[in-house]
Amino acid sequence: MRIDVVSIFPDYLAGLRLSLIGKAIDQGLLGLSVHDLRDFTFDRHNTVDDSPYGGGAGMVMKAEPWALALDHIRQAGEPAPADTSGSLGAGPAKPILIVPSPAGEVFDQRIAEELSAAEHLVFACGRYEGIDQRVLDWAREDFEVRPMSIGDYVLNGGEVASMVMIEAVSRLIPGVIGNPESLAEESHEDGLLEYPIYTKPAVWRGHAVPEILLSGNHAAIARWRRDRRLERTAEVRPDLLDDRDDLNARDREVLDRFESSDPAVTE
Ligand code: 6GU
Repeated sequence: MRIDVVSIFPDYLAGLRLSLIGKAIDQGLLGLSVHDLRDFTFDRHNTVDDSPYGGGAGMVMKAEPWALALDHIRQAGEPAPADTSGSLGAGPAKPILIVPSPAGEVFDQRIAEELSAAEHLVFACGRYEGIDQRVLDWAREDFEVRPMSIGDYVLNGGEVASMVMIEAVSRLIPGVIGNPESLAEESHEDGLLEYPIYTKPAVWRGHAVPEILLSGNHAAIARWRRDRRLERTAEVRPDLLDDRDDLNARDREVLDRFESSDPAVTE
């Protein structure tokens, strides 16, 4: 996968080169290029913003530097014209242009999975009040444009949100995570939260590890873990259990028992 990021704070993205994602970049599983939006300005002050038409607080990111940056990214990734002239069909998919914005579609694990199959992602990190809307409209010709929020709160710019999305997506690329089983087992992968986990010592400051985990009975441990996942999900994220038709009778029993013992429900 190729990922391009455009930002006025390219140093923000340096953290992505650490740890597992950095290793994936070093191994060539992931190509990451970070571009400074100001490199696509030509006035003495490298201006990227201006006041909003119609009035109002704050500043708006000017369209032209974005258009030049996106043209640059698109051209850098294109095969030579001779390679495409004889091609049949629709040709390669458009790169996906993700525009971090609190006004976007809410990013979740399902979207992370969808995006992890893409060939090319581009993140346009806005600052100030956002980017001139015409950039998004114009970019639809060459990109699949996806305004995307990471949750219902406000950040100062798209950099941190882009890092969140890039980490969530790139760890799903085959080979990026050493042990693919850890992907299958974790929270959200099947819409339930993770079970509680423990390591040595078996008793720590007077707190013992649940007995069953020391039993060696793998079927009983698996059932215990599923029960804890169901309870935890019912307690902190009941919304994740709405409209689920894939829970078995035992799952329902665990949830019913949990609900009838929950003081928040019985009072
Ligand atoms: Cl993606 N960007 C900004 N600026 N604020 C946000 C956000 C994104 N998601 C939630 N708040």
